[in-house]
Amino acid sequence: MKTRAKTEALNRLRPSATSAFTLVELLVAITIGSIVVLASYAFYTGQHKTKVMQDQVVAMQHQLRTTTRTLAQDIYKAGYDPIQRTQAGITHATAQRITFTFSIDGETNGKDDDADGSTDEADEADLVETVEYTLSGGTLTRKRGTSVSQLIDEIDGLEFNYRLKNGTTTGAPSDLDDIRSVRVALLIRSRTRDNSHLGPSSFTGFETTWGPFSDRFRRRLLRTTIHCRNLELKNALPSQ
Ligand SMILES: [Ca+2]
Ligand SMILES: [Ca+2]
Ligand SMILES: [Ca+2]
Repeated sequence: MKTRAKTEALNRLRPSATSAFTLVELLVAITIGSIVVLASYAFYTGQHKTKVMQDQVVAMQHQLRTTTRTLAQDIYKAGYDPIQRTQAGITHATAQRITFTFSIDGETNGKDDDADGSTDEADEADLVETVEYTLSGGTLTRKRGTSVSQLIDEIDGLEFNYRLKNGTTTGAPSDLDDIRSVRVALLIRSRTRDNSHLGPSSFTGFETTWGPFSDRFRRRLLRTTIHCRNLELKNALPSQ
């Protein structure tokens, strides 16, 4: 009798025990599901940020290379003076700015360069172009004549340095005719911060050091040397 009563009591309990277990299962499933979703989201977000930053670093390197190539092609022309009448050369040389001139070869280019109605007459050969590179508010600026172009943004540092004919280097040459090579250092910064990028980090051009930076921006430094053959030729010739 006692045993039957006990069994009935157990049977009464069983349905409610089963439904409680199902609820727990449901809660566990929801919790696990939420964890999986959150983990997937965090993984995706992390991957996306890494990809965005990798793209920015690749873009920075590409911009640095193309800008440096343009700059090198220009500076290489400094002092180009085939008729030896224009006195073309470097006209300003400091660590922050370089200005130089070169003959535009106007006598043979098929254009009326001085707009006087005659094409390729003798005095067109005396024309020179003036080009200047400087940093203006984080932008590398190229000025050719009166035309100004902005080459590259997010520049944290620009330094010019000069190798002289005696082999020494300086950021402020006292005699511009002594310059044989121009060295350029460009420091570029990523467009957005990368929170996984820990600082501080410093960068050295030639005589200038930038940083230390702790602002989580990624940076790339590029240094290059342009040998100015025209300056060497010009200054090897007797002056006229
Ligand atoms: Ca011409
Ligand atoms: Ca002309
Ligand atoms: Ca003329």
